[in-house]
Amino acid sequence: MDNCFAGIDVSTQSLKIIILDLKDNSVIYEDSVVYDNDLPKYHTINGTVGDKTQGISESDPFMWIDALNIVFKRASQDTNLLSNINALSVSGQQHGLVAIDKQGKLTRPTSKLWNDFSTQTECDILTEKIGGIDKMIKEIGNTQRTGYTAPKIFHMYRNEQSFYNETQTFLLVHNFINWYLTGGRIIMEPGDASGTGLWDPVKKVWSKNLLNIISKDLVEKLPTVGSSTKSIGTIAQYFVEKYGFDPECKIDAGSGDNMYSAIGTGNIKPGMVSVSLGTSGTAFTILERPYIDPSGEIACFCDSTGNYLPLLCISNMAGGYNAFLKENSLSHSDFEELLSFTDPGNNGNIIVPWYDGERTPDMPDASPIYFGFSLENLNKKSIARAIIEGHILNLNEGFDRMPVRPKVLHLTGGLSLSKSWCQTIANIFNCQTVPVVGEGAALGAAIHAAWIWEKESGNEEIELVDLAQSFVKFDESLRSDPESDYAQTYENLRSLYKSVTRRIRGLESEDPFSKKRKFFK
Ligand code: XUL
Repeated sequence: MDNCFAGIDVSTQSLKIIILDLKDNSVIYEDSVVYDNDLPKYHTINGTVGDKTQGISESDPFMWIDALNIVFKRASQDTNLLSNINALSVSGQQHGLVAIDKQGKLTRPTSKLWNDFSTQTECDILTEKIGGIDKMIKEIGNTQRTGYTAPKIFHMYRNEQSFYNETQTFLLVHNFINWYLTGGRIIMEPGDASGTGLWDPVKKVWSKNLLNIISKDLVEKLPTVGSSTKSIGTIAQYFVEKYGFDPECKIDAGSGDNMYSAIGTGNIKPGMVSVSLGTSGTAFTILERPYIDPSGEIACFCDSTGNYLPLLCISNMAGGYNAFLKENSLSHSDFEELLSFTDPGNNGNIIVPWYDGERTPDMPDASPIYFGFSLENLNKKSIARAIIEGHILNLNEGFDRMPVRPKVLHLTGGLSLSKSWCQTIANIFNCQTVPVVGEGAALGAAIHAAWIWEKESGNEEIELVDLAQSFVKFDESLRSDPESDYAQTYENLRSLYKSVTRRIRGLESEDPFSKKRKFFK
């Protein structure tokens, strides 16, 4: 009898499934649905709809449900696959707001996502009413960001009263999928709840003060926050009949994609750092105690194992790079070839990649900055290098505030498959990098499902770290050390980048033009 576990990641652009078998510690099945290509009726671009000029980024939650049914249908062609799954866990893009009524119908047809920037007014009102940024951090360990869920609920309350009034329950993306899989179970868990901007990850309670600022009845519309390390029920009869699932198949509490990427990249003990290179760029580490960043730039989140997950999130990662490839009809290897014609450091020519506003630094209205390009540098090759270096410099600048100095960065996400990305991250972070094989978040979810199922089946001794070690594999061919020949160049480039971004934000800094002349040509 097989001993299988499934992980499902509902991300911004696609839904992925991984099934692993504990009998011989192998991944036995993987599949994915890319919304833009496979579900054209939803008319998404990069998985989302909405007027980007207004900062709107939304998805229809039924698109995720359709994608889920597609992967189940395909997997059910193999009669033994789904019936052997003992437990299943869902990883979801964080912060997205799904609102349902008494009958379980959506009250708002689309869900505002983590990269929606249209709620700055609500962030400002919440911050002002609570008494300023320091008070906000005291209240929930975090500042209010347009990406978080609180301003999305408040936006609905202020602008779409009827949707708000009809809503019986507010859920996050993975809670909504769990609700569907269990046939109605409504519960949250600490990892994703800490990204609501309404729940205090230190005291582990909803912030009454913040709820009351939005509306006195909000407390009734929010689920209980249970445990991250327990199952929440079994799979609904519908999936047993339709796809042949075992009726005893447990549904794990699930969590946010970053919480599960931590597990799926082997980041389980303090001191390790993972960097996820997807639509967003994130860097996170495990801590046993909460880390509160006085500026609020590093998020204070719980993880999905009972610890904490200080997290840096930049909202512009793969977007600028993918748009450049598409616009110029380039493949990844064409891009790498373009890079080979330019020098690391790009002669101090920089693109600050704030294409659609930016989460960190907190600049929802930002647009990109092209700095330093002289006429002879205004070409495709130089722009290509500025794109890769700009994305990584942006991530690196935020990383300075993380409470950890790692020896190696574990990389995950599509871009980590490229030697240029692994090498340029190593050079700019001045730290070794190694990519993890496979899909971090979906793998982490499957490992977590196995962990909780074993524990609930009486195997209390099972260690998550041992399970993860059996499944998390590194691509040694791409392990990259910082190149000492370019150490000085990148130190200069980091410093120049900082001057440019500080100047544009109105903060004190050395003049970037004279700095460029000093360091580069
Ligand atoms: C983290 C964040 C993103 C999403 C992307 O705070 O908003 O990483 O989770 O899926």
